[in-house]
Amino acid sequence: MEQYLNLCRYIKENGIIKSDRTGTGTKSVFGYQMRFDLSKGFPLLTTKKTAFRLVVSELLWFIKGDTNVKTLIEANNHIWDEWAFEKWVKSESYDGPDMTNFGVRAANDEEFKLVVDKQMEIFHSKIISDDQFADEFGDLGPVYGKQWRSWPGKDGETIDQLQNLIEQLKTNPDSRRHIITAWNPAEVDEMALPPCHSFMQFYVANGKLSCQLYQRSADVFLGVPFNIASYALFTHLIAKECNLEVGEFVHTLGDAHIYLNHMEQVDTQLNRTPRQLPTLVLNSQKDSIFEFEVEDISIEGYDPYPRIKAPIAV
Ligand code: THF
Repeated sequence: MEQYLNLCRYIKENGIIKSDRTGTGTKSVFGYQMRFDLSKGFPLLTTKKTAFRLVVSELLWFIKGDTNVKTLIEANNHIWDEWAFEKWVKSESYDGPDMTNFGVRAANDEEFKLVVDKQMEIFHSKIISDDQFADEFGDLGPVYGKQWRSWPGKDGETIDQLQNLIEQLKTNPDSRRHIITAWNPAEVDEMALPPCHSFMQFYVANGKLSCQLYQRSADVFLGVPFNIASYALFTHLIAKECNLEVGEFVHTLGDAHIYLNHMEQVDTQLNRTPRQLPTLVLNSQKDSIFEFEVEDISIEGYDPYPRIKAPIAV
């Protein structure tokens, strides 16, 4: 994954210090592209251990059209917690300690982080045990799953972009309209977080399926390794369903940034030499992307360097 390390180096050398919505501060560039040949191994970062099971459960959550963190929390996946938690602590129903700007404050104050962790635990147990609470505060609004599977059309009907994509890939592979968009301007304001990976296009040539993603905002240390693996897996699943081989994943970034409190972690990674990429193993009994469950997807031969921890910007 030299491509990823080159991105990190490029931002370190060319990035502009830029403030951001979360108040953390970033080093940022605008416009960058990476290419991954999916036939040459599965692009899961080897220069730090990346939790593939979280990539899998998140992607299946999108594919099923789900937008409630309850499903993820039940799968022991906590990567979306902060955005649902934020809605709860800003609401009338919340009566715990003040959580204003909890993300930045927790990153800078270990004692306060313990207070946040305690409230987060309460949040988890309410989500799991109280269906009404989960409906109200677990839902992130019309995020990826909703837009992919039931984009609101005219007259109340909905558009299943994923189903349509698969049908078009099978019947009209040369089309230049193999597109899924998560960016719905009419609904962006209702989303807990407007889509970062917002627009994708697929391409078929020589029996191979390629995918290009436009990502408007890219958290290079924490998010991007997940995003690369997620879209690589998505391409594999769609290719399988359509009887195609995998081609390339092309990752196009808009605001590509390294948070200032991730710089040391990035340097640690830059001092590591990438290892051989793992291989993706899919349950051969299943073809339909809609039938896949977590246990049908695994990787073999993954031998990464140890995990590197970093605070997430909320
Ligand atoms: N917000 C920010 N600031 N960065 C993001 O990358 C991001 N996402 C999604 C939504 N909002 C975002 C969520 N994706 C982790 C990874 C991906 C995420 C969110 C969090 C994370 O913390 N990963 C840790 C380990 C997690 C664990 O083991 O539980 C890691 O070390 O990789 C980008 O789409």
